Order: sequence, then C-alpha cells, then structure tokens
Amino acid sequence: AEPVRLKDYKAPDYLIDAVDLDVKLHATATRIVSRLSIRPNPHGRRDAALVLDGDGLNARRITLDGEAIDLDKALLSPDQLTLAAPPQRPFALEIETEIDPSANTRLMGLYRSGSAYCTQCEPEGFRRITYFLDRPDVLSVYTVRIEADRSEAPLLLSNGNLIEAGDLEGGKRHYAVWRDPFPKPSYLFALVGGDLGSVHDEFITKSGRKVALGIHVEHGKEPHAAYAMDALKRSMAWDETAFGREYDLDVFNIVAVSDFNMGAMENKGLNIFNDKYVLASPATATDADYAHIEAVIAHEYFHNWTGNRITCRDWFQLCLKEGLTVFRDHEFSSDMRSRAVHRIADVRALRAAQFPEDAGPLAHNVRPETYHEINNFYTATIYEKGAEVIRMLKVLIGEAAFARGMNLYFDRYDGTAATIEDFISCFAEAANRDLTAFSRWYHQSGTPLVEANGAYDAAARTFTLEFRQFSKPTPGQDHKEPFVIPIALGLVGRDGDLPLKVGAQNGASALEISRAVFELSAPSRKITFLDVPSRPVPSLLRGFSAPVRLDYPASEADLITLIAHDSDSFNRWQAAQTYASRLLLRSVANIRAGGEARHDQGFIDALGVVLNKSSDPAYTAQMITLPSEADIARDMGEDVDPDAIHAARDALRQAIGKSLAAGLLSAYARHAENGPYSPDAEAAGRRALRNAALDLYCAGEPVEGARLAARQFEAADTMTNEIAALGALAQRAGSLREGALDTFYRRHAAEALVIDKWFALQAMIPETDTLERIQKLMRHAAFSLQNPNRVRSLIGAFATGNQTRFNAPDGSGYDFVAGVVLDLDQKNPQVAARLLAAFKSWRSLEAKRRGLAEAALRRIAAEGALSADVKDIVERSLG
Ligand code: BAL
Ligand code: ZN
Repeated sequence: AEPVRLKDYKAPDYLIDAVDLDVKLHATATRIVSRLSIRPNPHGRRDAALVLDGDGLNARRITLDGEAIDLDKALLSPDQLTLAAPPQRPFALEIETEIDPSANTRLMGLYRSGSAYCTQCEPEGFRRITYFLDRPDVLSVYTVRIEADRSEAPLLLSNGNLIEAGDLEGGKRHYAVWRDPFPKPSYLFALVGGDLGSVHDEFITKSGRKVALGIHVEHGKEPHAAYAMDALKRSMAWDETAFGREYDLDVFNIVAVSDFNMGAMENKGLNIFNDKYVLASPATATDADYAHIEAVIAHEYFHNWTGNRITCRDWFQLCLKEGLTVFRDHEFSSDMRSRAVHRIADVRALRAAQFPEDAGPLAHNVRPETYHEINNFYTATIYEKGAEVIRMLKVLIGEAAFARGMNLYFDRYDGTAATIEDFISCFAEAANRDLTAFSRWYHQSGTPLVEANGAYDAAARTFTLEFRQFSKPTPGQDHKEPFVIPIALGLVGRDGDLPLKVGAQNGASALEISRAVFELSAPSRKITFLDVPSRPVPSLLRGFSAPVRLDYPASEADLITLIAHDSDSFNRWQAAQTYASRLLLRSVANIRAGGEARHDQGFIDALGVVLNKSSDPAYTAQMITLPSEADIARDMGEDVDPDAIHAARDALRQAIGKSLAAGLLSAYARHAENGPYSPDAEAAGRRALRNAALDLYCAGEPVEGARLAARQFEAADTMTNEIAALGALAQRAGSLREGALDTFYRRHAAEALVIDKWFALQAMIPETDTLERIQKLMRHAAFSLQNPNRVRSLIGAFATGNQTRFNAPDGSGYDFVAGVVLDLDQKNPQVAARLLAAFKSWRSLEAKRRGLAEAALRRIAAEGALSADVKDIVERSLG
C-alpha cells in the first residue's frame, strides 16, 4: 500500500460538529447508534464524497435526516462508508453498528479487560466502534448515553460531565449520559463500564472551581491508588503555577485496567491507564515504579492542555503533543524530586531507547513525513527526542522568552488542531528570532556527532575550543544541513570553574560571558577564551544541553578532575561514564583478541572517593552504576560482540566490587532504612545507593555478597529491597537463586504486576539455559500472550534486556523472538510490532550474528498474512 504523506494533507471536506452516541453494552454484541451533525467544510472541496473510516465494522442501519439509506447504495464495506453526493448543507447522519468487545484482542476500539469494558481510540481506534471521520482535525462535541446491566457494570463513564443517570427495567439495567462541552477529535473519546472500586477526592482550582476526582481500580485495590491520587493533585497544582494551566471540567476520572497496549491514555476527563502506572504499595511497587506512576499520571493530566485543548492537525504532528508533554512531565518530576538525578535518568533513557533508534533502520524525524502504520510512531524519537528539542529551544532562547512563547501558543491555538510550524512560530515571535535552522531538529533524523578539540596557549594565556558537527545518512536522508546545537560549557581549573572571557567583536574589549551557552550552527566553530591562567579542563555539553554524541579527547587525568571538581553534576556523572566506557571498549578489544579485560585502579579509586563522600545518595547511586551492556554496544556502533561486552563489564564489576568491598559494605550499612517507609526521593535515594552497593559487592565478593543478599531478601518489607536482593541472588546459578525465585513467586502469586518483575528478572539472566527457562515460563499459569504487560515482562525483557542471550551466537534468541512476534501478530499486531523493533540495531552486530538476525527478519517478511504493523517494521528494518 502507498504510504500516507504529510505533503498530501488536505483539510477535511466535511466537519462533524456534534456526535450523539447511544451505546448498549453487551459482552459480545454491543449496539452503537451514532448521530452525527455534519456540514460541508468551508475550507474543503465542494460536492466531494463523504468518506467515513471504519475498521472491521458492519452497519445495520443508516439514515440521512431521518430517511433510511439503502445500505447497498451507501458503498458500505467494513473499512469505509461512502456517501457519493451528500447534501451541501448541514445534515444529520445516523448509523447503527454492532461490535463484539470480547473478540477484540487488538485492544483498540471497545474491548474487555477482565469483566470491564473500556476503550482505546488513539490513534485509529474510534473507527472500530463506528464509522467516522477518524482524523484529529475533526473536532466535535460529544454526548454519550451508555446503558448496561447494573450487575455487570454499575460504573458507567465517558468524557466530560455527567448530566443524567437512572434506572431501567426496575433497576436491572441502568444508564448514564455524559456530555463533554469541549470539541475534541475522536481519538480522545473514551467509555468505561464495569464493576470497579473507586477512590474519591477533590481539587480546588486556582480560580476556585471544585473538581471531583475519581480513580477506579479492581475491587480490593483501592488503597493502592492513594499514591496516584496524590500525584494527580500535585500535577494539577503544578500545572497552574508552572504553566498557568487550570483544569476545565467538573470531574476528572482515571480508570486502571490490566490489559492495555500503551502506558496510559489522555482521553478528555477520563484517562484510562495500564494498571502498572496507577497501583502501588510499598510491598508491591519499587521506588522506580512510584516515580513512573508520578510521571505518567502527570503526563496524561498535562495532555489536557497540550494534546486535548490544543490537539494535532494530523498524525505527522504527534510530537506536538507528545514531545511537549514529555518535556512538561520531566519538568514536573524534576521539581518534585532531584533535578540533577532526574536529568541523568532521563539522559540514560534517551540514550538507551532513542539513540539506537536514530542510528538504525527505524530512524525517523521527530516530525515524520510519511508513514505506513501510525501505530509504529509512538517511539522514543517522537516522545523523548521530541522533549529534548523543546528543552534545547528553552536553552537557546532563555526562560523568559520560552515562557512568553508557551503563553502565546496556549492563547493563539486553544481549541484548534495545530502543527509544529504553529508551535515554533510562537517562540520565534516571543524571542524575536528566526528559528528556521533550529527547526531542522524536526525535519532531519539521526544523532549528530560533535567532535571537539581544545588547545591551550600558555604564552598567550588563551584556550581555544574547536567544534565540528557530523551527521551520517539515515533512511531517506543522505545529506543533512547543520543542526543548531546549544553547547553549555565551562572551563574547570584547579579551584573550580574559571570565569569565561571571549574577545568581543569590533575591537571592543574582552567580554565576560555570563550565560555559557555557545551555539554551533555551522559545520564548525572555534571559540577562544582569554585570560586563562593555566591549562583548563573543558566541561562540555553541560546538563546534556543537546541530544548529540560528543567526542572530546580528554585524558584520563582530565576525567578524574571532572569527576572530582566539575560544578555541573551531570558532567561529573558523564565523566565517570566516559571513563568506564573507554575502559570497557579497550577490554572488549582485548578479549576479542584472546586477551584479558583491563582494569584501571585510578578509575576505581575515583569511584571509591565518590562513594565515601556521598552526601546525595541518589546521585551517588548513579555515579557508581556502570554503563549498561547496551550502552557499550552503542558506543561501539559496529561489529558488536555482545559476549565480549558482557565479559568486559562483568570483569570490571568484579574488580570494583573486590577493590571497594569495604567502602561498599560501609555505604550499605550507612544507608539502612532509618524510619517508616516513604516513597519520596530522599528515602528512595538511600535505597538506590544501598542496593547499587549491594550489587557491586556481590560481583566482587560473591559468597559473602550472596549471604548479605539472602538476609536482605528474607527481611525485606519493601519491593525495592526485595527485588534488589533477588536480582543480586540471581547473579549466580544454583539452589540459592532457585529457592529465592520460588519464595518470591509464592509470596506474590496473587499480584500480577509483581509476577511481571519475576518474569523479567528471569528473562534477563545472562546464561545459556535462559531461553529454555523462558519457554517453560510461557507455559506458566501466570503467563498469557493476550496480556501486553506479561508479554513485555517476559519476552520484551529478554529481547531488550538480555544482550547476550537475545544475541546468542547460534541465532536461537532471534528465532525465538521472531516466532513469538508471528504468534502475537494474530492477536495483537501493535504489541507484536513493538516487540519486533528489538531488532533495530541488527546492522551494528558482528558479521555472524548480523547474518542470523537478518535471516530471522527475512523469515518474518516471507510470512503471507502479516499485520500492517509488523509488515511496516520488518520492511523498514530490512530496508
Ligand atoms: N497518547 C498516547 C499515550 C500518551 O502518550 O500519553
Ligand atoms: Zn502522551
């Protein structure tokens, strides 16, 4: 099929001002009557046919202004309803469809999760409920009447405010009518019916309006929704102060379901969540889970303005709402927690997920120009890189202009379906600056490489930095224009940061720089700093000021200086990572040449100093956590041998663990729980450091370490400490590990989300019999290929978190994942395609593995009946 192209965008020929839905819920035969108030779009083509989208639908009845339409004449198919010559005036179209929610395994449209009914309509799920102009630039006011058996679905929810409810058939059945006064695209429609437990609270907005808050979860899980409710209220308050955005309806509901393709969905006034991002208790959720819940609750809430009030003109603009909303949720989490630690975590995540995407066959623009299957564009590039681009924009134009630009955007585009150009124009106006070149970040894919060199001239007391940027070709883009790259920097001397002076233009005297951000917008740029008393160590790309790869030939002594003295906390961490990565790359080369891993006592001692000084445990935990195996693979870029990487990293972990055993034990002891449980950043940071110390100690002192881990495992009363201990025990094969795994299962068998951790931990064991273990676990009663969380925990964790076994030298890992993808494609193409994307770095592997991975991809491509989702990923992967 032909791809959808941005350049072909045309305004819709018809608009739908109002939608009245009448939904009679039934497990296998739900009836939907949809009454549409349609009129020709003055900006569309006159006399055009009206083509409504469908997906697997069957209309039972259609009327136009009350007159029945002959179904044969209506050019009806499961995927389309066409009126060849609709009236060129406002008219009413009524369509009745019947769908089977129980048979909906794609979890798109109306489906069942457990006994509840729920919907997912983004991006193109509404067309699986009724025929519609299912595109984001058609905005309608919805009134929704839902009817159901009271016993099956006492709770009936839709978007907006409840305007009527009542009993039918003497209370056996009942109904509710919801009306959402804000015009919205169909992808934001939602409906829930079910028997759920509810938690209620309220929020008073800054202008004094009372909002009723509800979180609806499986019965018995109500106490586990308390943290999500708290996060919601903090999100609402923060958006008022940080962005001036107030909530606009009388109610805000969140429903948690256990079968969900995504993390959550921002439907207007009725967010539907994967229960993983709602439910938490100290005994079932880790500190990381709490942080994710806080972030996702905030993210979906923030969409109310960035996504819902201002939506996307078309799906090419997806980053308009996603990049911006991720930027907003990062800011929120940074304000709620430690900004420094948060930045490190965000950059780790960006590099882990987005950099490989941008370096491989699935690379695409932050604002794509074509797609075959939009489901496949909910990517790290749209979300995380999209957020980084906005962060860069803020660095470039400054906080004040950025805030003015945001306000302009909210004022000017409220109630519309906008584009990236609309968004950028607000900042260009607010900053009075041409942002055309900056916008290349939206139009060019790939991660630029910035090479930097420094030269100190002792006689002239100058230090000259030279930057060059390079961009490799990416799919469909052979040549790239230079990016505008903000480089925040400092010069670190013996006593900390040196003042920065550069020569001013036109013979004027030297200028002291207060805002040390330099723009690299040409292929290269040279900067000379004046009055530099001694050779400084440059600290470049502070705070990770741009999503680029930086290559600066710092000496190891320079890196040690930065680790100890850089005023920028991100770059202190980065220096340690860079040092470790260099050591590991050298070890990998040695191991592949038949030699040994390399050690470097200087690096280990530097970590030892960090560990002992530790005034900020969360930050120290980040400092002592080595780059992951995937990080090293990415730094290599080509000819990757995952076994050599694993061996090198393991050896370094052992060396650190042995050498710093005493310091690790002492950090472990100093950071024991010191009060009642709290999920806050401070308490979580102590646990993070303690568990990072345990992990390294176990690597260095396996016998003593296992004893310590076993004690922690027995005594743990929080999931954070329990799973960390289990992870440490899982490092070594044997009865201790298997016993602990059994105990863990027995303790938590009733909690599916905890059993997901049990699946994931086992899937990531880097041993040859792991694949066999996974195949056995797939037959476990707790596993189901129908449930996306189970699939991601067991198969997804293997494909993305087990570098050595997914990339097993005999190709067994590739074959296994390919097989699961094909099975899953029959049920849930979206999740299958997501799993298949684990192959995205196959071209960077060493030759033998590359051949095996390609063969597995070719086998998938050769299958006759692939979904559009899987077909798109496999074709682009091989392209
Ligand atoms: N809009 C899809 C889920 C999310 O990004 O919030
Ligand atoms: Zn989002």
